[in-house]
Amino acid sequence: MNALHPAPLTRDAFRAEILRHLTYTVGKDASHASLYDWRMALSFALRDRIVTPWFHATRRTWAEDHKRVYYLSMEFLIGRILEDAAINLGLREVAAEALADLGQDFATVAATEPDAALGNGGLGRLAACYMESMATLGCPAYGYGIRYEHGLFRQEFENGQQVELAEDWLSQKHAWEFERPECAYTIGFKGQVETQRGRSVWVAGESVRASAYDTPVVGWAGRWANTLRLWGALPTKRFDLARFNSGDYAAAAESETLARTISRVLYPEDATYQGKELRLKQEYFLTSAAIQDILRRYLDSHSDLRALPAKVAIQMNDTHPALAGPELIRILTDHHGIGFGEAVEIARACLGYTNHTLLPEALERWSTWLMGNVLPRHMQIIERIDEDHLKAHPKRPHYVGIVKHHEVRMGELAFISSHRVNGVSALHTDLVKARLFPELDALHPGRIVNQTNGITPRRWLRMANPRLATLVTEAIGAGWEDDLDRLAGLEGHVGDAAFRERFAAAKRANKAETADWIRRATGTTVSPDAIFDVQVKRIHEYKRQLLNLLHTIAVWHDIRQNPNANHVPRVKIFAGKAAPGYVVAKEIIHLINDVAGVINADPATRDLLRVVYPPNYNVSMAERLIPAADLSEQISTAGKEASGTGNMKLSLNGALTIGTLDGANVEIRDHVGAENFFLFGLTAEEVLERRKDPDHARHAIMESQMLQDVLQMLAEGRFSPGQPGRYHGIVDRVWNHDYFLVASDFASYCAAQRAVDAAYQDGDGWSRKAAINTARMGFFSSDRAIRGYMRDIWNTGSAL
Ligand code: 26W
Repeated sequence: MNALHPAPLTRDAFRAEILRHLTYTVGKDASHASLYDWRMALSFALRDRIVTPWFHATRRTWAEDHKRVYYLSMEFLIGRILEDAAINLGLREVAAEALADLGQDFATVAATEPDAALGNGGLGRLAACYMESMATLGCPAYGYGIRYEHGLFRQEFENGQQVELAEDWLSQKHAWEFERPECAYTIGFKGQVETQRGRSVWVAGESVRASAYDTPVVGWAGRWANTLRLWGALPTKRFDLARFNSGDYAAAAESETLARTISRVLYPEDATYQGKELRLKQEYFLTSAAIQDILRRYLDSHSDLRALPAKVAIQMNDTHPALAGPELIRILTDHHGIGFGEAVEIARACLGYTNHTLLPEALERWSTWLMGNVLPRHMQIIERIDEDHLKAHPKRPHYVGIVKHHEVRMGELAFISSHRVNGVSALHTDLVKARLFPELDALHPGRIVNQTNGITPRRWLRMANPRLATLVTEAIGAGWEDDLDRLAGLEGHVGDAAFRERFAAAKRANKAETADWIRRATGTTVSPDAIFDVQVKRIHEYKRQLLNLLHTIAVWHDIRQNPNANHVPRVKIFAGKAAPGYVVAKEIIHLINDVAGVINADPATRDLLRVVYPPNYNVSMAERLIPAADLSEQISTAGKEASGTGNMKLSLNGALTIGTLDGANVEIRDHVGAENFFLFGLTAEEVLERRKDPDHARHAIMESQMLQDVLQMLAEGRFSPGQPGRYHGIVDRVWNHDYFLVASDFASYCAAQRAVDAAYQDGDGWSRKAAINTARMGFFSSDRAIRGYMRDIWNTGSAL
């Protein structure tokens, strides 16, 4: 026993801990405790167990003066924490037994925890997986983010249409955080820049306080724990008692309200940049608080800021925290007197930038007017960085640069501020080089590197899929959880019919459980014998939920026309949210629900086809749906999905992929084998070629009678009888503005879907393919990804 490995807890001892917290922390008597009270008591009892490795990790990092990684992200899409923490601490079973002794059911208690939904989708969930992997690997690291009062909105459907409701996770106490009121920084905005004794001094016109809230993140086996530090915004001015006493209550609270607005709500746009002042303020709020905290910690035990890069690696999760460069340079020059050029070099040696999207509408660009107004000193610094870069690279083409057409391009700023820029899959990285930053890549060869995304197997296999996890452990032994390459050992069992049967039985049990849940969530009954065909992700045109839906209608049409043909039963499962202002995505949601309504009510097809769309997709719903999936829909227009990570979760859990050669699909297919993957569609190169033909959609439609029929049904209002014109917009877009090539890929997609049907009919053959998928997904562990960042970008090692 040592500090890192405290004595294992017995069931009785843990029961006593839960009761102690119920009594003295929650203040409840067991006979009157609600599920909420039990959850709090259990969470506190578990949290106590994290504190020991957490302190130990912190002390060790200080003592060894280890280089630290700082992961700056506007989003951390964490989900529930309780069970994940229990599993990583090795206390999942003990906790369940202790609770049972107290008359409580672990799963029921855990299910009352609200998701921490401080993110939109892939980028935010990736940050959460990476935090967990850094803790597992013993990489000393801090995550920095914003403690949004309201996470991603709650989605409901009203008459099939999405409505957004405020999410309220902090209306209950957040059991996992420690408030750190003593750790707070002033964040300025606006004002002007003055020159005092030869130095620039920014005199801010407004300011707020950033106050820290720490959540420990414990890694596998409780060996290490890092800190996720989220900033809440507070007013700098004291409450105006004089105004309050004079009866002006609203005015007295005004500055407080204004300040708190900054950390009030997560922006729900995940692929369209809006240019809103509040968003820029949020980005600077996070970034400035993080940089101040990083420098404060460094200067606690060092004095030479020139040596900062030896001890500090700062990773920017997309361009949202890209003010980290200018902010660091500002403090080094204006506050510490370091020369500008040297400050730029120091900052660059610390910074790395991960790009997560090529979509032009998602690339952040702030008007120089807004930037100059909100952050006048940073605007000067940005212009100086740009000028100096041009001077250093006089061959830089005139159209390349940070400030162009009265806009600050955050991608270029992040690129030039960083010593490494990375894409998130092999294909994406190639496209970042070839299409996004070709000129900067030529000026800085070697700066762009690839780090293919990964997912944590603790949450996404061990926790989400206990049936499969148990089978895996029985087959290959324990230890795969933090060494996922060991899954390869399953290959030796795939040839064993008994193993395949058990693999199929686990999937079947997951499907039966999820079928019950689907009935509760949607009112629709589905058969666990049908193919569970799953597309779960944000709703976006490029992700082509519409293509899946057109296929759904085609299948329905086909069953009705050929009722006696050999049809394979399917359940089409959709889940996902649309950005509130994304009109086309919301139309697609409406259509999915309308199509579900018509198809599920058709007695002629009821045993063969169902469509379900449970509302409010979140991490917890993903944990429920992914282990029950047979087929994983990864059907984006090639060249558009940077990586995808749901694709990895599904394949790891034994779903076969139907997909395009996009993002990490390419590498997944390389790993699992082409014969275990249903490929279709144009390649990224072919997409560009195809768009050159202005009539590409018309040609594709003319070649497919089925597509004509399906579009005709939509145009006639078959799915919107009360309002036949409802989907004319969608039909018109497919015919005339099909930028995402739904029509061009339709025939190929349908052919791949027929191959899916055929493969599924060979039940044992399908199980073989499914098991091979699981066996070959070891590469996609986020541990592998984090090792790559540590080696290629952060130049740091494990402290374990
Ligand atoms: C400023 C508005 C905005 C907000 C968020 C624009 C873009 C974003 C993100 C970059 C969108 C995002 O989540 N990208 C996803 O990142 C995942 C993790 O790398 C990838 O797997 C997905 O393919 C990518 O779409």
